[in-house]
Amino acid sequence: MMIGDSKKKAAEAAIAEVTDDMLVGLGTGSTAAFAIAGLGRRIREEGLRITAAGTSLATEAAARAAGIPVLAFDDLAAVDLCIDGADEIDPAFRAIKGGGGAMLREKIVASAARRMICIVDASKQVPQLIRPLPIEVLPFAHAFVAREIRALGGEPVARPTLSDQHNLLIDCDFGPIGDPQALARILDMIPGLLGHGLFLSEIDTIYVGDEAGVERHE
Ligand code: ABF
Repeated sequence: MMIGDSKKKAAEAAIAEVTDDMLVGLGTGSTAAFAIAGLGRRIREEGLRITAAGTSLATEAAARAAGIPVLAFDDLAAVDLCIDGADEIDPAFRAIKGGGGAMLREKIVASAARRMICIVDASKQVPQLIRPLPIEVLPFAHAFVAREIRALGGEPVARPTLSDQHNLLIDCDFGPIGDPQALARILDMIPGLLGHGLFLSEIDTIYVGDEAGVERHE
């Protein structure tokens, strides 16, 4: 079975939690894309009435193309539910996100959400967070932030692409992250570091898809 099938199972199970009149935060990435397609289908086939806000420009465009009414998040203080993917997630629902480069908007929308559902295939589950951590950096601060990351024991590698906000995206390899809370606290204090992919308290529910089916954890 393809990994895409597992992503789709997780996404389909999560969108069953969406009901009429909800304002839904839509995630970014290939798993979230299955949720967007599924919500578009429910609007067409069941007459589901929702509005949505996107966590990236790509997601806004995909949602509109799927027939989902999209509001600009700028004017919204809260959403009812956010459904988004992740790159890694540990047993305590702590995740690394941002492989798609959208983690700054993703964290804002997840924080504004009354409830956050994370949808993943089973390969994303890890005992300990380990993959390089994406950060978004103001171009003005890039050399300074890279020095701070190195001082923390990380190895920064810049991506060739910019974020939706035209900032730099840098993957920081810290090896296994023993204390994600401590790392997040320090990163949150570095001027010019605008966002990072550690999601430590946002996620309420996860759906994990695999060959056998889908599991919900809360
Ligand atoms: C977003 O998409 C990200 O935070 C994460 O980086 C990525 C997951 O990608 P995919 O769903 O394509 O595996 O949710």
